[in-house]
Amino acid sequence: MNLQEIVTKKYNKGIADCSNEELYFALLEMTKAMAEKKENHNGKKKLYYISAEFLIGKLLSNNLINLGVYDEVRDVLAANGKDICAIEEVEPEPSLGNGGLGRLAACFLDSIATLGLNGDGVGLNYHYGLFKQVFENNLQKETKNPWIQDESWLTKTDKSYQVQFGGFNVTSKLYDIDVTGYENTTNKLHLFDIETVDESIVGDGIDFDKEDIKKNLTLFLYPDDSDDKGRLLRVYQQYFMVSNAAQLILDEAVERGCNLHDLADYAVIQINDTHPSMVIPEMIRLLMERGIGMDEAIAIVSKCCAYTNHTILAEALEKWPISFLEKVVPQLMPIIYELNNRVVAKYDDKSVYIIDDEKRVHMAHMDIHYGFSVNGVAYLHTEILKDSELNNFYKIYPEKFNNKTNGITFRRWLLHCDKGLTSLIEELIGPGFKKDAMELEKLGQFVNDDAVLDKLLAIKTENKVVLKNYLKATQNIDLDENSVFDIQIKRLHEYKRQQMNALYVINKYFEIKAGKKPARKITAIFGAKAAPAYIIAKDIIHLILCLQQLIANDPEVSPYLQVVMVENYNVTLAEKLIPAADIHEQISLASKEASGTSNMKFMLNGAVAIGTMDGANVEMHQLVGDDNIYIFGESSDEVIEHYAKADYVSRKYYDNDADIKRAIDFIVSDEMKAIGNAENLERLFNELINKDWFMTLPDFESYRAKKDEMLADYEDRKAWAKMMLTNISKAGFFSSDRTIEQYNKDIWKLD
Ligand code: KOT
Repeated sequence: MNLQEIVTKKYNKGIADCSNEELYFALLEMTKAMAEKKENHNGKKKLYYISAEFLIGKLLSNNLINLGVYDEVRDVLAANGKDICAIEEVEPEPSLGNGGLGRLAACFLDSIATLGLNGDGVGLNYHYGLFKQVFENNLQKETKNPWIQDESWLTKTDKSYQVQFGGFNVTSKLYDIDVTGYENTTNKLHLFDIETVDESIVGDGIDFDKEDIKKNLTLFLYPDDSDDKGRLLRVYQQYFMVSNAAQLILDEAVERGCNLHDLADYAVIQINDTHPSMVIPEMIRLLMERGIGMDEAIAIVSKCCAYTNHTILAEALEKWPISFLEKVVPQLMPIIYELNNRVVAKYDDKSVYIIDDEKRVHMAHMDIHYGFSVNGVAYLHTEILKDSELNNFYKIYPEKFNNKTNGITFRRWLLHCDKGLTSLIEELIGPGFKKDAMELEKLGQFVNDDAVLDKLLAIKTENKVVLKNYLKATQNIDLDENSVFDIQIKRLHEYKRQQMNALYVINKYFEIKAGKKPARKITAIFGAKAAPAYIIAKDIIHLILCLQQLIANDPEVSPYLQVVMVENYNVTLAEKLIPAADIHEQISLASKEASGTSNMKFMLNGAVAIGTMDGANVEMHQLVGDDNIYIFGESSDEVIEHYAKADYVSRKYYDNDADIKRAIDFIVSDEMKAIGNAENLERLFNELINKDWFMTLPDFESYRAKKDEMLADYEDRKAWAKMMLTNISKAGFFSSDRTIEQYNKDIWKLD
């Protein structure tokens, strides 16, 4: 049925007479029916990408693009006086992820389907997802984020499994979301849920009874893990996810003719960081239940499972106390003990044991011993895993380690979010880049073409105006499109160093006060959520919001400098912010950002990076060369050495550098305290001068010099446009189609 037919059936009226809401639900129905027709998988082997997060974003436009009907639908709507963009606004964004790891999983599903590979995602259907961020008195407040409507992208299936916890059982229910590849097949994102979940136990904020598992299991993504009750709930969620996944995998394999002994010919499981790691003992348990002996069960599962590591931050490496696992999944403990005993029998080195002296289970260690592949997510990250973080494992299993540099789907991050740029590119080099991203290289031939460069600049300005109008309408923020848009959007974490960017802003404020005015107004735009229990991260948000207010109200400074922190940064906002960026900030402490993926999105949209030699910035630098990226700061080797020697003392930088001192002192100045809370500002001040674990201060001067150089270069508009073009032309490597081809060739080996 076409749109008009569906509208007639649903509402008995014409398209022109429908509200945007009605049209959204009609398009939803049409798209689901079209996607279903494209399901077609007869391959023997199937990939299961298990992840606690899938940050899929709104789906309508992307599905229309991938189904090849976007233009047609837009035109039909327009002919009836309707604006497809306004209809997109009606769609709620599913918030099933925190950040990079979840968004990567979503990009991967798009590429897996686009390449026609037989592979589904498996995760959880969190009713309120990640919290919604609101700002009150310049502080982050968390509220719930309901996104599921009666009619939605979720399709309830009749699949259901029993999942056994210590002391009780639950019955799962499977919901599916179609994942339609670009001009290719439709795969599934399987999201498990339980029907006893009770949304009414959540009050105003995000507090709820953490012990009532039957009512709370799938309410939130990663609920507060600052206390044991919250962490226990996370173990319940993880086991629920993997037990369902394992049962589904075995069922489907048997359906396709597998005799279980040959399971590795039928199924490959990608474990997205350690949140799904219990799938290993659970699969072993289920195989044994079905009559396979322990030795063989372990051997089979070890041939099916591959593990991706996404971070070297010690606090993010999951180690569950045995007492937790005994309580939640007592049936897994004999298996986990056995897996550990086999390691202990073989190796003297305690650092590779699964269970440590403090009776904690190291999930990553289990993955590495009992999986066949371990990959990092960017060249530098994988090297660090091999050389330091996981070196003891690398020495045992060098053949398991491999790198898969992250990528992004160009359907969402170019075709959908930057339609102006997409048509310019198509005009210049034809449509081939939509299927083969490396064709973007052909843009290189226009690097001295003034007309092309002018068009590129004009498109950027248009995108800045679109963002300006959007933020005015949705958040009552005023932007000046003639200013430089300098954007840092990512989760708030000290290692990502939003605080360094804020110190730059303070320094600029003082320069302007002293009469040193920038050539052009600078708009420093931030977007970030902080984990609810991460105190310092919330203090950094407070600092940025206070600066926003203080500068906006200072007539001496506001013509030259503006700070903007957008509320509730999410995929939808990213799609508006990225095409409008002139400068993007990738300023993590070298060695700490495993890859980063916003860096790739900005590059593709013609923004220029200021960044450290960290994560995928290293490969980006290699692709575009010194002249098209602004690199500063200590190298990862230098940083790793500081940690090894424990020789960093932030106080020395504060005492010996007048600019640093002035900027940090300003945090606790009377002007700031008049706007913000003394408690938050003082805590951050003390953190910076006494601890600064992620070394903001040593890199500050080189950061400041590099950004000033960059802002000066921005004034040569032609030279800047050349940098934009070069960045776009080299972005093809960062297509997730390339990443997925590599996963398939080296790890999954699907037909
Ligand atoms: C969170 C909890 C535990 C372990 C890892 C994480 C994690 C890592 N969450 N997001 N990441 C990011 O993953 C992205 C995709 O690989 C990377 O680009 C980014 O650098 C990670 O920080």
